[in-house]
Amino acid sequence: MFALTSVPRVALRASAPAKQWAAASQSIRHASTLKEAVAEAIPKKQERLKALKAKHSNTSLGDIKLDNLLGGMRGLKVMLWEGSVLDAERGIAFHGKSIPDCEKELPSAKDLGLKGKEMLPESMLWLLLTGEVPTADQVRGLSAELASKGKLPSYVEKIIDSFPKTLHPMTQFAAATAALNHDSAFSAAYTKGIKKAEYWSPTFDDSIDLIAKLPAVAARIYYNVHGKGDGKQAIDPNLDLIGNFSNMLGYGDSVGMTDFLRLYIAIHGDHEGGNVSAHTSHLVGSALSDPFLSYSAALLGLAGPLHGLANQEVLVWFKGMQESIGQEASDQQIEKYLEDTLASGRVVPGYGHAVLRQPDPRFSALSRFYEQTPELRDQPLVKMVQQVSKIAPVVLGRSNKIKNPFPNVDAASGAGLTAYGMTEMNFYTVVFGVSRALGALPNLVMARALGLPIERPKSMSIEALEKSLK
Ligand code: FAM
Repeated sequence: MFALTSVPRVALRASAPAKQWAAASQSIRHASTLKEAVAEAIPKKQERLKALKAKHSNTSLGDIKLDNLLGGMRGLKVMLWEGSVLDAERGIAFHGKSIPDCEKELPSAKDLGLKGKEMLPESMLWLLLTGEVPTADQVRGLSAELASKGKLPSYVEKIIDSFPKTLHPMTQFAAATAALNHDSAFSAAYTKGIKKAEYWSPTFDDSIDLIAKLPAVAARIYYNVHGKGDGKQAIDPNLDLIGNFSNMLGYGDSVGMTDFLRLYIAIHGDHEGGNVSAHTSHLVGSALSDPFLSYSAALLGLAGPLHGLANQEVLVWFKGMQESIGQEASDQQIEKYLEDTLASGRVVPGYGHAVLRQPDPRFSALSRFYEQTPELRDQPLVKMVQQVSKIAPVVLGRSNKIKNPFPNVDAASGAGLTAYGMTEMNFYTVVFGVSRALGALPNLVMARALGLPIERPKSMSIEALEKSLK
């Protein structure tokens, strides 16, 4: 039986004439804007998809069992997603590159002459959209483009200002993101009757526009709800996306926090297509809803406690534990607290995963940042995160139903934000939401470039199942 994993990316690449690939990658490296690079990458992808379809349209990718239907479609290969592939053992790879590869290869703050040393989310965005590592100049140009598009229209500022402070920041974030579709290039072009082959272009323009504006939307919500930040979401055209975001949030003087946010946002960007937020944007986008509407829907999925809201839940859980057994708790006390959480029927947030079966490399990347940063290393919460990450897998591993007892990214992410002074837990998922656009929106561009159809899987009732499985 043909399995998708048996055709590694390198093999697909190798099947194209070597010179053709070299020429394409040369031209992509020399494209001065991301849109030019994407325009050059699209015909190659269309050709590869055409070849796959021609050869394998009827090749099976696996059986569908009742277990899959009832079990949240786990493991079914039913979606095309170009940016990244998640391996249960090795974790996420962005166009074949692991997080450590990206940390080595992607242009960083330092490469652009900025304060800090972490990879830039702009570099990740370029990689996710084109499959190529950009040059520092290309990233610099992209940062400048994002800065030029980052200001919010005043009607959106007014909408955000009208929300009650008690409305959860994620609800505000999704609503403001949807409202940005007032100026959608895709919607306007569709109304005018744009050809299908050209859909990707205004989708790209909307996507860049939205990625540019998400930091200001988030920062305005932070200011309104928590009273922190510059209050006007000012943008310095010479700064990168996260340098500006950090300024808007009021942490711009901290090189550590700004760099932490760069790493955080780069590694949360994409986690293949099946997770709730990514899949939601893909599904809604498949109806040709514009990128603002599609990503607003994704944010509403991210706001669930089993998905993005887990980073808030982890902090709530840690606070509860600290109140109950103190900041200097022993391993035995933590073990007992974990057992009590499980016995009460609650999940231990930040642990487990639907796909991963090893510790999440995103957790490892954040842990590495904590260990290498003296101002964070000895923070009580950071120390506790590391301590729990050694005990929880043992406790969760004793349950015979939990398939992955290891920490996921959410186990670590809130501790760094707290340590740098962002103690407002209900804002953490918003930071995640600024990031997830880096993966979800490129997928919309590619889905339209490749002419993917509206999603419409088959559902079954119990009666229909009983009849067909007799
Ligand atoms: N604590 C307690 N129980 C857990 C657990 C955890 N951390 N992880 C899994 N289980 C339970 C799960 O609830 C299920 O119980 P029931 O059969 O009674 O329904 C059972 O173990 C089997 O689950 P699984 O197959 O191992 O995991 P799933 O694929 O069903 O669920 C998660 C995956 C992520 C939803 C689950 O591990 C979980 O609830 N973790 C805590 C919440 C969390 O950290 N979510 C963030 C995931 C993250 F990476 C992200 O999206 N940002």
